[in-house]
Parts: sequence; C-alpha cells; structure tokens
Amino acid sequence: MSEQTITPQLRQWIIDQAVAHCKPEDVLKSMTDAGWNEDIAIEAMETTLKQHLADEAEKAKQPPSAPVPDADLTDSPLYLDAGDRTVCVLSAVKHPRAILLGGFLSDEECDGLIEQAKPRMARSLTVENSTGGEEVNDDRTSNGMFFQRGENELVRRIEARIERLFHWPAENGEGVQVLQYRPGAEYKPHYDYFDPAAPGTATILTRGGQRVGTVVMYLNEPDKGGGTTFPDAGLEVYPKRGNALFFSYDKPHPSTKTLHGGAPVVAGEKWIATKWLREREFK
Ligand code: PD2
Ligand code: ZN
Repeated sequence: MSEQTITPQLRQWIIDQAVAHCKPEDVLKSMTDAGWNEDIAIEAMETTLKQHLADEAEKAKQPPSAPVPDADLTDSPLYLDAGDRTVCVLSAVKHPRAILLGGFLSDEECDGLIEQAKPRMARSLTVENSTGGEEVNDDRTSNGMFFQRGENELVRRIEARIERLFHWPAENGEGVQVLQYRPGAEYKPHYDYFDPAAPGTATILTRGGQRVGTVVMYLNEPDKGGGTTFPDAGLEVYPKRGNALFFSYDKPHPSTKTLHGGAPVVAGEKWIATKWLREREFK
C-alpha cells in the first residue's frame, strides 16, 4: 500500500472491534495482515480510541433526552391534516429537527393576529437567566406581545392545529407571542431552551418544565432580510407569509444544533407569531 489514509470507515471499524472486546494485538494483526504499516496502524488505533473515549465522556455529561413534539412524516406525506386545514410539508431536517410547513395560516388569520396584537405591542423582553426574570436586551430589538393561551377563537384555532400536527397537548404551550421587527431589528442567535446551569432556571422550570419545541409562524413578508437562521446547520428559512417553521430539542444542549436567530430586517417590516412548547402543562 503506497498511500495509507485513515478513513472514517477504518476509525469506525477500530471502535467496533474495541466495543466487541477484541484484543488490541489481534486488531493490530488484522491491520498489518491487510497491508497497513505497523506504526501507522498503532497511531490510527491510539488516536481513534482516545477520541472515542473523549466523545463518550462528553455524551455522558449531557442531560438526558426528553420526549419531544413531532409531526408524523412516515412515508414522506406531501400534505398533513391539521384538523380544520391541510398544510403542505415543504422541507424537513433531522439535525436540528426542523420542519417547514406551507399554508399553516391563511392570509386572513395572519392579518387577524397582527390586528389583534397591534394595540398591545411593547419592546420585547428576554429571560434574565440569573434570576428567571425578564429584561430589555440589545440582542432582541423587536416589539411584541403575548396572547393568553386560548384567549380568543383565532388563537384557539391555531393552538388546536399545533396540538394536532405535532402531537403535543395544547396545555403544554406558552401563550402565542406576536413579534414585529422594523428595519434593522433582529434577534441574535440564541437557544429557546433555558440554560440548565443558570441560577434562574430552576424557578422558570416550575411552570411546566423545559421548552422542547418552537413554532415560528410568518405573518407578513419583509422585502429583504428577516429570515430565521440556524448558524450551526448553515440553514436560513425565508419569512414566507402563512408558513410555519417547527423545531424541537430533546435536551437543553447545543448538540441539538438549534442555535437560531431572527436575521436583521433589511427592508420592510417583519411580523411573526411564535409558540413555545413545554414538557408539561404550562401554568
Ligand atoms: O424572528 C424570528 O425569526 C425568530 C427566530 C427564532 C424568533 C425567535 N426565534 C424567538 O422569538 O425565539
Ligand atoms: Zn428563538
């Protein structure tokens, strides 16, 4: 063998042998019998197994996985029955778990939410992790308001759709939030789950546990900018009116790749409604 490259397949084979309790000398012999230079084979075994142990130690430190909301995409249906409406599956990603639905809201429902929200808009707050309270934050330059869960017929209709599509009790949802971004406004990349290490988190979790899913509903169309971005996945979802972006996170950990943000609006305005889903009833 002139060129001896350690491929991902070879690394996986080395791990498989170790997991199956094969003796290192037998693994080395298999490799040299197959034509590997002995020094390169030893180096491949050492680096692979060292990295494997480090990966396993990192995994053991992560919080356990929780059940999460999800749509049933078995057999890749193009349409899903949302009860009172049929919605179109536009795209789905496994990691982060994200699903983009078309026609989740009608134009009238989008306008209705904006009109009902307008008189109640105020500068958006973010959760202050050290205390569990809320504060104005330069990372989030939108205006917003919350509806109570089940507050009116339109809100109930939307909540019932979310319950049905994502198989998650409506009572586990926080109230629908409406956000307005003017040109230049943005929401810098963040996680929607609460940081388990932050001192204020224990208080926040008493109201229904962790957040495990997010639904972002696009209510209008900015002329430029205002997409929802996932920097760790290289993904940008464009804010098409009536569409809904769902994503879930089975543990409050960056390995879910759910770091996401609202990109700055370049021209026009952006209006969205968001719904956060908790593990248990949100009180
Ligand atoms: O404005 C958005 O697109 C957006 C994206 C992600 C808003 C939020 N998250 C949020 O309010 O958490
Ligand atoms: Zn968010």
